[in-house]
Amino acid sequence: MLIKRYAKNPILQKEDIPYPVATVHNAGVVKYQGKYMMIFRSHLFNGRSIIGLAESEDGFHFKARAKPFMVPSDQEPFKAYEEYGVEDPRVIFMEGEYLITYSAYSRHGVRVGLAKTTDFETVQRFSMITEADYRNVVIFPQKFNGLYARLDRPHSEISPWSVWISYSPDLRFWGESKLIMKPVQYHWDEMKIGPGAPPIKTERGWLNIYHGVFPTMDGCVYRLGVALHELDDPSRIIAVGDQWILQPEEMYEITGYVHNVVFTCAAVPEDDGTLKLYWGGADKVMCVGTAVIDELVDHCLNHPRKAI
Ligand code: BMA
Repeated sequence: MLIKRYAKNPILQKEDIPYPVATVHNAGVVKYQGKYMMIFRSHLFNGRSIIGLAESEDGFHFKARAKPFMVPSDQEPFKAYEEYGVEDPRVIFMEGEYLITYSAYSRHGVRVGLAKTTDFETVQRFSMITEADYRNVVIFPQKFNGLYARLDRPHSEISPWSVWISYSPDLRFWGESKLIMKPVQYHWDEMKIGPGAPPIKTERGWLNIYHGVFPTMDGCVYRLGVALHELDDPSRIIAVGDQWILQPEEMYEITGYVHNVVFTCAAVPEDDGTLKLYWGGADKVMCVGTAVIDELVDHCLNHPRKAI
């Protein structure tokens, strides 16, 4: 068992939130002043999503703030693209600020926005960094040859939805895009894959925990897998682990708002070589588990498949 589920999952759910929500899931988590800050997605009762904030001393027990952290912007140019809600935030720390990427839904499709905070009290929209239709942007917490790098997942009718890398000098303009990882037919992630947690730096490469989807007669099953990217050139994938590392098994993952979903937006590395992996269970509750980082890297190298 690579991921050890916390015995008291779920760790955050709608009953824990001081304002009315239908779900708590797909949260970004990062350390800030020794605390774990969780920015989580919630469906409102109209089916649209907002983002809340919960804090923890130990990464397992979270307390939600009284008010939401991000709701659809009322300022252009963001207003037009966030009308239907903000979803699935990822957060990293870089150069003194916390960078938050999130999906923005509107009548014009789904785009990804970038917002910044330094104190988790206020948040500033920075830029919409994709056109429609993109989701799942994770930014590497380091520059490469002076450029920021991100993974994302565009939608295409022709090719199964795959992972791409892009670069930017300023977080605003992105380019040099390249497809780096595809689903494999009749494997657990054959339908589509997408970046999950922001990549984690290890001695042997960047660890990328991603999600993969398999279509069944009973709907789609969302699972998690791992890939390892070269340290100096993250567009080069050393290995993709061919077997999933987590699949829906507990009741809170099998039934909920959307059945059979484990979906991650965050993994927090610890000093002892472990990480805390956070995932949404069935799009309804937040869960946590622990893993040994070296074991996840070994998993990529010991059960490899080609990236493309
Ligand atoms: C994806 C996104 C995720 C969600 C998943 C399972 O397409 O909408 O936010 O967790 O589906 O429903």
